[in-house]
Amino acid sequence: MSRVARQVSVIAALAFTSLVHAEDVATPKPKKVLDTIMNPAYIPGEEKHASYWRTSVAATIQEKLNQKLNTNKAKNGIFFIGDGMSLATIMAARTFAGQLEREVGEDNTLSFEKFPVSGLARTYCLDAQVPDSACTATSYLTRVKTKYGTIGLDGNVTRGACSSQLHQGNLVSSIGQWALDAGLDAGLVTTTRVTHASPAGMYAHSSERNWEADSDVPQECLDLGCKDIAYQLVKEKPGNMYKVIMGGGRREFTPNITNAQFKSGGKRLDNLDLTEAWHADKMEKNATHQYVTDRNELMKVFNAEELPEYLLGLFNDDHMAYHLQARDQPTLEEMVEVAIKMLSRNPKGYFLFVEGGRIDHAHHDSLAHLALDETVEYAKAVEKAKSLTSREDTLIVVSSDHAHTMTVAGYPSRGNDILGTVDTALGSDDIPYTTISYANGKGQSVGADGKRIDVTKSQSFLTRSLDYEYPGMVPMDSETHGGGDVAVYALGPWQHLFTASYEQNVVPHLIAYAMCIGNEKDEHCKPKSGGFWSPNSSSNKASSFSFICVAVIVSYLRRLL
Ligand SMILES: *[C@@H]1O[C@H](CO)[C@@H](O)[C@H](O)[C@H]1NC(C)=O
Ligand SMILES: *[C@@H]1O[C@H](CO)[C@@H](O)[C@H](O)[C@H]1NC(C)=O
Ligand SMILES: *[C@@H]1O[C@H](CO)[C@@H](O)[C@H](O)[C@H]1NC(C)=O
Ligand SMILES: CC(=O)N[C@H]1CO[C@H](CO)[C@@H](O)[C@@H]1O
Ligand SMILES: [Zn+2]
Repeated sequence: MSRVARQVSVIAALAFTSLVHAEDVATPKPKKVLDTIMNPAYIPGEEKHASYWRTSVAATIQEKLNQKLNTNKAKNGIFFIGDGMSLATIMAARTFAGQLEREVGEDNTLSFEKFPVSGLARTYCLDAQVPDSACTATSYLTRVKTKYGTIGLDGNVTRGACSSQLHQGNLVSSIGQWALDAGLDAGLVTTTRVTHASPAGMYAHSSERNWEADSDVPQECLDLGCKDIAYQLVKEKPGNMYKVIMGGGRREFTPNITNAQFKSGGKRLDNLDLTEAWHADKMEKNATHQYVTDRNELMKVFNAEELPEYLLGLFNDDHMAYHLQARDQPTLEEMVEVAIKMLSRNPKGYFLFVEGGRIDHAHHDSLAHLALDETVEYAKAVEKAKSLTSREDTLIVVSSDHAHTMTVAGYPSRGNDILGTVDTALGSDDIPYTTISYANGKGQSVGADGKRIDVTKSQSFLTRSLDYEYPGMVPMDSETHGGGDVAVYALGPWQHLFTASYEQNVVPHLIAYAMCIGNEKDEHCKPKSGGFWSPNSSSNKASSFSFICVAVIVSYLRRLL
């Protein structure tokens, strides 16, 4: 749907909602909360019959019984992180997306929710009950839990201490490096600055996540030889070996001068133009390469007869814009398509890291509408990756780094606008309240008069304005992360390993195991005798034959038991 069409449909949905409400009697006031009487705006007719539910559970179990154990070697691995995508965010986003289509709502399913296996990961960090994106990135990309605010270093790090990152023994390597070591290609795609905490986990070692450009690093640390994160991406391994790097954050790479070449002023005070350094590095490698800064340039590269060997896309000075407010930038889905096309050329396979990074930023600013839309965009990118790959040789894992404080609360009826007020009741102060709210943040819940604010008197709320700040209980300039577990969804070889509840740092280990990288050399990694399995092409006839053999043996064993 085009953005205009989407806006029109949002308005149409709102008009529809208010029509429905106009017919309602006044909001009932239950004596007790549990006396709530539902007033559903949406119930599909067939759902009123028990047979519908019986049929649907039977279909679900059949799907599960039809699942075959997939113990192929995963030639490719794609790891998606929705930054700050809590379970409540997933529920609200699926409902939001469903309500936009106005056919389904609560029963809508986001692409990755159809994956056959899911599990739960615990996100705490070495020194933090509720983590940040830096220590979690280290956890889910290097399999080592570390301290809050630090990247690519083990727990011997002191945040902000240069000596910690100069001591080689403290460095931990990422799954991107393991992939390169095994002869695979690797890359990263994000909607944030490519130097932001999550993508930095793929290549950087920094005792302070905020050292994105040299101007962020204290002079005494620069003097000791500590390098900023952008520098590490372009000049050091494994960043300089990544075939695809796409996202925002141009300013971290360019000098602090304004001229036409840089489109705007950069943050660097060392006079380096790292986009130029990237170019020089690829020249030295004698590799074809392309640096792009907007959607048009990216599409030109994508549609050209031959792709360059290396691609760097920096589509904004800062983070990329929110999808609903973007102009002239590719969507996450488009970036994922380009990245997969680039990386699939390596016959040995690839590892791709993808971050939907702005779900988190929208939550921090209490902008629930944008957070949900960013989640929907993220789900589209996952669907694209799924459609471009085969579950026989590609493992796709979808997770989040940490939760947020957004909650979906009250007892709204089914079909009630997820971005609206609870339709069945008022607060005990006789004032309406929103279904979505935050435990803390910028969005005020109490006015100057000491009373709770009536959101239905706010034009910005009523029009579902993108910059409406959902109410938070504790006033803070930025809403915080949450400590709840995050979901992990898996599809492809060894997907069954991702079930149950585990520590977050287990996730990259499971991916590495399936892919036979990072010193994971289990039986399934060895070429099978008799040539059933060929490391050059795991999707050839021989490997599907061996897959069938495994399936036959497994089902035979099952019958014996
Ligand atoms: C911990 O890091 C410091 C540098 O910050 C280093 O001197 C020390 O040797 C490290 N300890 C271990 C056990 O590696
Ligand atoms: C660079 O690549 C070209 C074309 O692939 C090749 O002809 C040339 O010999 C290479 N030069 C070096 C220095 O590797
Ligand atoms: C796989 O590729 C390598 C070189 O790329 C080649 O030497 C080898 O024979 C190939 N193996 C099979 C089984 O095709
Ligand atoms: C680090 C940084 O961005 N420094 C300066 C870059 O240049 C502008 C003016 O051109 C300054 O405002 C910044 O402080
Ligand atoms: Zn955050």
